[in-house]
Amino acid sequence: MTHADRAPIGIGMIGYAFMGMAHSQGWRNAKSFFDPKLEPRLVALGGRDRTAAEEMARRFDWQQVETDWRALIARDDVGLVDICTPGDTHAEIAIAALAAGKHVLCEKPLANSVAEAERMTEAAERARADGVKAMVGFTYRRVPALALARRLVLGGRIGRLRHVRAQYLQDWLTDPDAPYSWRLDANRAGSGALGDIGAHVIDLTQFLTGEHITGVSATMDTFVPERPLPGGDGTGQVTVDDAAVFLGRFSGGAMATFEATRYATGRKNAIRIELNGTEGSLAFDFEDMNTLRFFDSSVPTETQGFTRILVTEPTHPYLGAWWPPGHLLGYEHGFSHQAADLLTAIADGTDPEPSFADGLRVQRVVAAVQASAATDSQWVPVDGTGSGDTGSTGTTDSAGTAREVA
Ligand code: SOE
Repeated sequence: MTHADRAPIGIGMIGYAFMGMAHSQGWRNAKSFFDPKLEPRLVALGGRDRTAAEEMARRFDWQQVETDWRALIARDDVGLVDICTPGDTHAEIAIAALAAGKHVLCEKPLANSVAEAERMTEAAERARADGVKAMVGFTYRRVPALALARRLVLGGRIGRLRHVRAQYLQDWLTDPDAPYSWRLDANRAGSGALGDIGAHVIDLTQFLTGEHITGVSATMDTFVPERPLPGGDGTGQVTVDDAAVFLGRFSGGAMATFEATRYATGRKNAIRIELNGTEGSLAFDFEDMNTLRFFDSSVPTETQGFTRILVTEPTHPYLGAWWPPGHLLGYEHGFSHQAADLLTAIADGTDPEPSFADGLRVQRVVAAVQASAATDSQWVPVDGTGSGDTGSTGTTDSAGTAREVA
């Protein structure tokens, strides 16, 4: 196919802050480096502040600005709505966009509650019958080292999973004078570290293992209850968690520990995951995101050890589209991978992942963590996983089909 043969698809993006910027370059680089069957056209940027939105449209080459998201969705030249707004707006916008026959990419977490996530998932299922696709933006699945890790786990290279250890560590709220923002308001964000960064490691560990978290025991805390409003005019009440720590069980029986905090002083964006199995282990740290550490128990003892795989070969996930080996990727590349995979799914008529149902599964774990933390860390089964105990003998493959563990 030549570029002339590629059907265009108009993108309408709502929101233009950090995620809006990350998505904007993602669409452009997906077109350039992955040359998808559908060619994204950045037709409309949505933002209530016209001046600010027009400045971002100029910088990121969006053709026009809409100050009302409903008008953006109604445009005939918009075929895909990209939602980059705070969580309290995801449900209304996504459900309206799907009803209008527009494909949807919605930033994570999918919603601020299970109820909202269920309504969004139902809307996505209805739209799917008409060939309309929906994806939630857990981009870390598309870090090549993590995509490789999943390939190794599902290929049996670490055997049966015994332990999952997952942390998402940031420190941008360690300073009590760091200003108030929408992320600290439960009405806007739904929850704090738990739903913002905890959601990433909940999704990631379920993605890497092909299994579901079936129950949790949790504790949460808010260390700084109020913060100065931007501009220094008074303070805002922090109504979300600053940190969440929880135990979990996976559907195959593995034991899990999770941490999500914005007070890990010195840790800037450290997603640390280690999986221990009967035949080996995998370890990853986003602050060294181009490498994956792999311990293979089948290697003779005298040369055993965690090997450091530099995940930059053309045969590694996504790498064939980028640079020669060793030239490293960054945080932003996951957004190009996300855009390319969504465009390919739409063109091929397949179902993009993570789906809204995957986002709902994350939301149910978030709700179980909140319920457990509110009841002195009592064990809380995760709705929809069918397991009330602390560990089942069954497991599920990547399609979520239950099968007995050998
Ligand atoms: C803030 O914690 C944040 O921007 C998250 O919202 C993103 O999902 C993560 O990728 C980086 O940190």
